[in-house]
Amino acid sequence: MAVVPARDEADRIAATVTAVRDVPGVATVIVVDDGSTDATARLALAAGAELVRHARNHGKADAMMSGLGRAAGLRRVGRLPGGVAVLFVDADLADSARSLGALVEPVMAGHADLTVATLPPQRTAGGGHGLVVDLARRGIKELTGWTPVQPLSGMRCLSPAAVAAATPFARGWGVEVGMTVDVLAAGLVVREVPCELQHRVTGSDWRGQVHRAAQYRDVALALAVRRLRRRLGGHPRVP
Ligand SMILES: Nc1nc2c(ncn2[C@@H]2O[C@H](COP(=O)(O)OP(=O)(O)O)[C@@H](O)[C@H]2O)c(=O)[nH]1
Ligand SMILES: [Mg+2]
Repeated sequence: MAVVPARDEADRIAATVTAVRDVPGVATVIVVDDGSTDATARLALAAGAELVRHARNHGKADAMMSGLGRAAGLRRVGRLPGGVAVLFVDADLADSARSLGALVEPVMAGHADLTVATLPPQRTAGGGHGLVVDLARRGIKELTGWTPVQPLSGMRCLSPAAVAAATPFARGWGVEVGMTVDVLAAGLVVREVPCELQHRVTGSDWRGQVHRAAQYRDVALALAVRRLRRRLGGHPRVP
């Protein structure tokens, strides 16, 4: 089962859904349309996805939680088997999402609880300066001892145990960092897997800068919450 959070992805959502439906092990694709103002919802349905719709924009993490909620609903009515892995896929991968089989396989085989896709160099160069990536990578290292190559990658496959450890998700763009830290803290196995993915690279225009500022804020918050949790959990106050 796959969950695709999407906002204003009319250009790519149909290709992404079609590609994800072809990934071995994925029977159902749930698109969560997070307050899009374009045709994302209609195109996702036409491509064969289950659709969840947020009337207003709630952010990526909330959309992912809504996707899990719909999956639970489908399970209750017998339309999804229990105990299956969940694959989270960004909506902007289009046809390249076919390569995500490499992410699902180790989880289905029981070799990992969380697999994270690493992307090859992208055809168009990004406008970022790696600030958010550095913050995320160093924060995860500090909290878990593990240094991920691509800490913000959104393509992730989780076992049921990993879903339990990672929910509720950190808010907004902190969801990936929070997930990695929480799954490792639960003693589960996390692995990065190279996949031949191409996404729309965020530019250096003002929209790109606003996107990165929001990412920075959400990643910093997810890390701060987990530092605090660890401090409170690890050093209980003596009465
Ligand atoms: N649910 C939700 N998804 C979003 C939002 N903004 C972007 N997305 C989706 O999150 C994924 C990653 O966003 P993207 O703009 O590609 O960010 P980047 O890959 O970090 O540059 C894509 O699938 C987007 O459609 C949002 O506000 N809410
Ligand atoms: Mg992207």
